[in-house]
Amino acid sequence: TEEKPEILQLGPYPPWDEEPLNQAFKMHRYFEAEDKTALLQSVGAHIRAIATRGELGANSALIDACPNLEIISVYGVGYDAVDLNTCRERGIRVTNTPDVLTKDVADLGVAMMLCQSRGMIGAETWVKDGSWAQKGLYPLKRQVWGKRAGILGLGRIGFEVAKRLKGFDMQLSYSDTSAKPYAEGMTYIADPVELARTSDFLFVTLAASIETRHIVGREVIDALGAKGMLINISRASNIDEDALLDALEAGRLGSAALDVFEGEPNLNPRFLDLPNVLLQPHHASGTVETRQAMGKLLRNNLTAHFAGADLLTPVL
Ligand code: 8YV
Repeated sequence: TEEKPEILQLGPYPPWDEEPLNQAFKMHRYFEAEDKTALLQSVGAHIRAIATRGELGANSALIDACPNLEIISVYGVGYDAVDLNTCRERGIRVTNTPDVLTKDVADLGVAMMLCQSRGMIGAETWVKDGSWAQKGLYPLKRQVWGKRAGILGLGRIGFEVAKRLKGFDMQLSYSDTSAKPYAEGMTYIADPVELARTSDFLFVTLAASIETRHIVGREVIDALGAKGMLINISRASNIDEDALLDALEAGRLGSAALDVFEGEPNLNPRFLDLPNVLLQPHHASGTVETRQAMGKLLRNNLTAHFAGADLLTPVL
């Protein structure tokens, strides 16, 4: 009998994935190894695949430690943590899990807009701590419907956000590297600063890369302004976090609703003291249904690769 392909597993998966993965492959649990260097020294040469949740770590040093690596499978649509140049040079294939998570991510982005704009977290505290009974009416919040929304990056997720916002009678604009034929009823504004100036709500739905790093910087943030809200469901690296924190603290930006952070889960403590933020623990794709679909797609890509079949969702 042929030996199971050996896989380096960079992070944990739900039980419904762990079981079939362990069945089909010999999994090496890198994230649990106390001595990661020793693990790589002993199994590195046997590793034919890396399974990652998109953690920083699928970098060139790790890839170099696996000289017989054939494929990196990402559990997530974002593959910014994978060193694509090294993969390209070495002929290593890369897969991700697009499409299956698109609508969940859009749902959470829109939910964050509504929650933050209507002050729902504070409103619940108002009920639970007795303020409603003692102090009376909850302070008035801001309207959402009919306002101007900007979408920075009209890919799959941005498109689904736009679709949902149309239901709120919002005026929609978007920015991307080019105007999109499928952007019906939306205004194309190439310059992100102009987009922000034209928006009450700015959604960041860009795939992250070196080119998009800090695309939302001080200029975009100031253009969005003291009444504006920034919503990020993409990657932290798309935003200059120091500029964002400065603007939120000074009131130059109205508010922010964020699902992703530099250095997450250890976020900058300045976020924790801000009254004008909604902070979420990177769970935009975090539903049972979508995570099951993501796990299945990750496994099917690996299975296809080792069967010599076409990859289902190749990046490289
Ligand atoms: C994570 C994500 O992969 O799809 C992405 O790019 O960031 C998420 O889906 C997921 O949280 C698993 O860690």
